[in-house]
Amino acid sequence: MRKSALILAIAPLILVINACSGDSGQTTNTTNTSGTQATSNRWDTVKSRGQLICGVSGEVPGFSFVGTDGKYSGIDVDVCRATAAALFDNPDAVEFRNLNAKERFTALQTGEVDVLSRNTSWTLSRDTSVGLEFAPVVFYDGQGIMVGKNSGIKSLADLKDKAICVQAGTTTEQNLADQMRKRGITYKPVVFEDVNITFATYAEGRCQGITADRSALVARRTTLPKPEDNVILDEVISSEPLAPAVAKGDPKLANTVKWAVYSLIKAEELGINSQNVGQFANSNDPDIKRFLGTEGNLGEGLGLTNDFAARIIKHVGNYGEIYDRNLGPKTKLNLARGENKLWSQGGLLYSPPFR
Ligand SMILES: N[C@@H](CCC(=O)N[C@@H](CS)C(=O)NCC(=O)O)C(=O)O
Repeated sequence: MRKSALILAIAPLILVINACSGDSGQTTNTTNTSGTQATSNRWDTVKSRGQLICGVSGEVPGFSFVGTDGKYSGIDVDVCRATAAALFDNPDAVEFRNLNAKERFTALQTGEVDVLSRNTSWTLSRDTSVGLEFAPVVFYDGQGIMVGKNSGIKSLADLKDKAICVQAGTTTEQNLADQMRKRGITYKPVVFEDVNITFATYAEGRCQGITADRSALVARRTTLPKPEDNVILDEVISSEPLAPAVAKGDPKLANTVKWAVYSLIKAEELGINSQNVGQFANSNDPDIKRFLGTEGNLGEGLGLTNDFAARIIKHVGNYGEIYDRNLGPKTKLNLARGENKLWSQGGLLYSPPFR
């Protein structure tokens, strides 16, 4: 009795300590401050609220970024908008909350956000002890290193005894430590919680290198005073499958986000986009009929309308459209699709059947 009372009393404390510990949440439990699972019936809460609360970074152009007009854009933002389109037929029924790397998991566990859509790598411990339920990967990435163009640094080994800027609470911080230990290279980690301070410190020359997901390096390089003076080394030191997540405990919400992402991929595979989706309404192709909900009742299984995928594509577009407008050649990032092509085009994106 006294023992359980003590556990209840210290549970919030454990959560706070974990939130401040600087790790990426491996030991954080899935219990909220009242000692219950934060997410049961979360889907119903979202539905009755009429709005999805999405945790994003807000600081990574192309992924989630707040423009000068206060509007959010990016692939992570579009995943939130796609989920809202499926739930409410309204991609704008989303409230965005900015979260840094250290805050993000606690925000999900305590129910501050419904969905985390924020360049987050899917890992085993986040899937288990941190209590996340990941939706499909929306961007396959890897960790890179950026240095000054004229620094003479060509590889990680050249950063021996140099200062490397890195953000706290990320897989980035851990991978760097692992790689350097494995290779026996001594270095000085310069760790910050705030992404702006991390990059500003590098820009001031107080770090000789900076490490992050390669996409984030490309994205944040565009915000540096002289982007062209910085190069990203060819070396890729990890796999970073970036995926949205919800807290464990509500399969309905997890399924909604999961199948919203698959809808984006499947639509591209079927050649359906925001411009032509209307023309497919009378299609005779059974795959397309089921996908758009003109036949069958696939949406019902998710608690949605049967045309949920059509709503997503109409409002937000397919994966290719989302990629192009946020990360593609017409954007400042100009990221090649690479592994993020459809499986049928040599990439890793694949949707299970809509049946
Ligand atoms: N994918 C890695 C790194 C994610 C991450 O937070 N990267 C930093 C590097 S740019 C970032 O996005 N910061 C933005 C912020 O704190 O708002 C992870 O899941 O741990």
